[in-house]
Amino acid sequence: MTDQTAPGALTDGFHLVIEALKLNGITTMFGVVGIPITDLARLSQAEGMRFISFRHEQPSGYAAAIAGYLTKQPGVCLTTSAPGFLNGLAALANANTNGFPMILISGSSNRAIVDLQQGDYEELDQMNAAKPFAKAAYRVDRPEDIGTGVARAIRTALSGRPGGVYLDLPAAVLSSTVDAQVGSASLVKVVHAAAPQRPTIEAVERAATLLAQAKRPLILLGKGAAYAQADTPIRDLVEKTGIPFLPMSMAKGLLPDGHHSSAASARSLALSQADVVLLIGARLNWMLAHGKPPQWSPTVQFIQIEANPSEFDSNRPIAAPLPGDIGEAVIALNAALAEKGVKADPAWLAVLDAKRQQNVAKMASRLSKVTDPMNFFTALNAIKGVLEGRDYYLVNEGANTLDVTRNVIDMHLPRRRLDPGSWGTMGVGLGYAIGAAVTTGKPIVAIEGDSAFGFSGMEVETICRYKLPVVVIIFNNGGIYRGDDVNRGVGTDPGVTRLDPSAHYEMIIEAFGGTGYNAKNPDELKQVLEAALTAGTPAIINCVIDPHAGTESGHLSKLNPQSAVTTGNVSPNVITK
Ligand code: TZD
Ligand code: MG
Repeated sequence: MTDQTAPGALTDGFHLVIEALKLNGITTMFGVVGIPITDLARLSQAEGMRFISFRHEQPSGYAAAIAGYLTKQPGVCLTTSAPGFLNGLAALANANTNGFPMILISGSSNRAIVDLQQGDYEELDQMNAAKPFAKAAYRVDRPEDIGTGVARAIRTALSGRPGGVYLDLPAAVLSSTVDAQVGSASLVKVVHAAAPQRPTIEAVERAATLLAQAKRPLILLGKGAAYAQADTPIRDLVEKTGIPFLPMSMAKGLLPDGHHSSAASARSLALSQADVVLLIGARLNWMLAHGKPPQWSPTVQFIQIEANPSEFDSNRPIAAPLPGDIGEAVIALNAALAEKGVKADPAWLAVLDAKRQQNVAKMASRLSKVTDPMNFFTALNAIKGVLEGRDYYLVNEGANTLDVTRNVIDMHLPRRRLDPGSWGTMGVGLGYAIGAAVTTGKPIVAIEGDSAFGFSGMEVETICRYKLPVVVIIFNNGGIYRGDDVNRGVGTDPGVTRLDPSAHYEMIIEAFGGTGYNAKNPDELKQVLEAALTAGTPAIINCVIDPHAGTESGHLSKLNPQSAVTTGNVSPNVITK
């Protein structure tokens, strides 16, 4: 590295980017190299950072995003110009939608040629292409602005509602030289990037008064609550008031799933009967039926703790908005509730408990039935037994594979369940597994639908190359949702949701030195999962599931418009097969 203290010494854009990132505590990047950022990746490694080199930019972006979610530091993805950038952009948009702090840094081509569309190598106006998908998009046009560009990206990614930020670095900026002392003086260390914002006393009082009057109060925890790492105040809120809580999928484990105040097993009843609902880091989007009847009571009133004030009233009116930091808001609310002596009414708890007991019994009976071939419940019951009590992160995607795993595998610790989130994005799994393994050093178990796995299956090589403790369990039901679709036309093409049920996914990892296992029944599954976790090395378990198990679109069937042709609900002159 340049001796920056020597008079007249020069530095360049490459060095300034790395120094700016390191100055702000960023120690890892995920990405794929190429013109003009190959040397940026090399230099990051030379300067003590980790560069996790992927096979495709999209999963590398997912890895960065989940690193951001887990650490509250922006996860950084580095891509090459145009096609590499566009591959990364899908992950940036996904991070932004989910509220994960992420920075996509991409090299770009010659501005003068790009702007006149004269056909440069990998020509694209990347900053403007990124804008609609990002919280903000910046471009650095002079090397002496690199420090400011990186600082703006970090602060924007982390402050308020976290999100995805794009930072464009043209090749010319990376390679231009500046006086080392000038360069060094231009770097910015971001002070208190996510400075907590406190709600006002009036806002807290309004919320506490509403909760104090509630007959059937409910707390809804979203992944924003998990991200906030306000675990103790949130636990205090639930335990001191006795108000039942419902976790959204990535908030599972914020309080243990078996907690006596969890209403998860009486979800529909809790939503439809609650009269005052406290939303913590959860939005009233499609996942919560937009807060509207018939799933919700027409007269329910909402309190919402949310970092982004423009979220309020987006679906239902918010009677008591609490804008600001979740930790700060919950602490203030706890004090106000304690003063009012707020306690949940035992009659309401009894109603929920009766339903919960019914549903728990139903689930136990489903799990106790061993099917051959295995259905989702039989396989997950075997997995559940092996995972119980282990210290691991769960990555989970698919349709039925997602829905059933979420309901069967209990989480006991915060931020341990990583899944497709607000967009239901397939293909996040392997990127999330790699990002979580690199960030936490803990074992990762990825329970993947066979379709979901395929979106980024080549990252198995990345997992093996970096020797990450990732065990991928592939629920091979031979299809998207199911493996028994038919071709409704002529010819021998397979039905559109079909995949190969005889595929031996475990053989993929063997090509890269990992261990492959096949499991056709619960005993085999238990045995091989135990062996894979004990080894602590990369493994794939091809878990053979009944192709007839599963429903179209999983539990989202009602969102799936179906043609009269596939449902058979047609007039006689329409040909069906
Ligand atoms: N592409 C992307 C990026 N995201 C999506 N959600 C989809 C396509 C559509 N889709 C789903 O919503 S789930 C799914 C797709 C293709 C895969 C379901 O099949 P699977 O799981 O094998 O992963 P199950 O267990 O067979 O249901
Ligand atoms: Mg499948």
